Formats: sequence, C-alpha cells, structure tokens
Amino acid sequence: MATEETLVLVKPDGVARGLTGAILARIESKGYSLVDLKLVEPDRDLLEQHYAEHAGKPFYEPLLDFMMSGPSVAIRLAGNRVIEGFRSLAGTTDPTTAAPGTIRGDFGRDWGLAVQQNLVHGSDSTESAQRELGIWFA
Ligand code: D4T
Repeated sequence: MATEETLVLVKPDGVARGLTGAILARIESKGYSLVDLKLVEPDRDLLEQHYAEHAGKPFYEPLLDFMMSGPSVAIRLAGNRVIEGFRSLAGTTDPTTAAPGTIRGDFGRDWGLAVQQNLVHGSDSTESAQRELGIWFA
C-alpha cells in the first residue's frame, strides 16, 4: 500500500492559544511524518475553495471570518492510513463532546461563538486530501 498524505491545519484558535507545539507533538508522537509545513493567512478565495461543501450553511460566513481572523499552520502529513489516523487523533467536530485524549477533547471547549472553534482540520478522504493539498500547497 502506498503511503498516504493528508492536509492538517492548526486553525487560528490553535495558533493564537500557543497550542501549535502541543498539537505537533501529538502528531509526531503518533509517528506520522511532516513533509511540509508553513504559516498561512488564507484569503477568502482560498477558503471558499476549501469549504465549498459548506457554502450556504448557517455557520459558513462565521467559519470563513474565523479562518481569516489570524494565521493557521498548514501541514502536509504522511503515513499509512494517516487520513483516518489524524481524524482519530483530532476527535469529533464539537470540542465539548470530543473524547478526552483527543486534540479537540483535551484542548477545546465551547466559547459561545457562532462557529465551532475546534483547533484543527484534517482531510476526510483521499479525494479531499488531494484536493485540499492542492489548495493550501499550490
Ligand atoms: P474540519 O473540516 O475543520 O476538519 O472539521 P470536521 O470535518 O470535523 O467538520 P465539518 O467539515 O463538518 O465542519 C467544518 C468546520 O465548520 C465548523 N462547524 C461545523 C460549525 O461551526 N458548526 C457546525 O454545525 C458544523 C457541522 C467546524 C468545522
């Protein structure tokens, strides 16, 4: 089986709270390989491409505003079954109920805002990973 790649983002809340190092430590401890990594301040055009599937949903505009509120760290991450593996490390979308032991479960909470500030993103399929890596590492 060929080694897989995924896009991981440490979102603006993770960077602003100084959690980038702690999140990278979990990724590295799990054994995945950092292939490329950069600090990015995405513009609206990039985010519209990234979040195309959510266009029109109630949280879409707050989500884009949040993602433009500060830099994110974009990571090209590699390893066998890394897409599934990173999503397991991240935990479920809502940080309030994400399992303890996951990134979102341990470091996230509900801040009473219009959007889930859930610290990280990880691609959810091989197709998404290829598409998203092309957007963030064009
Ligand atoms: P990402 O894509 O950021 O890794 O998150 P998930 O895969 O876990 O969740 P998602 O694509 O369904 O949501 C993308 C992004 O939108 C925010 N969101 C989502 C929100 O604020 N309210 C909601 O009801 C949902 C479903 C959080 C993550």
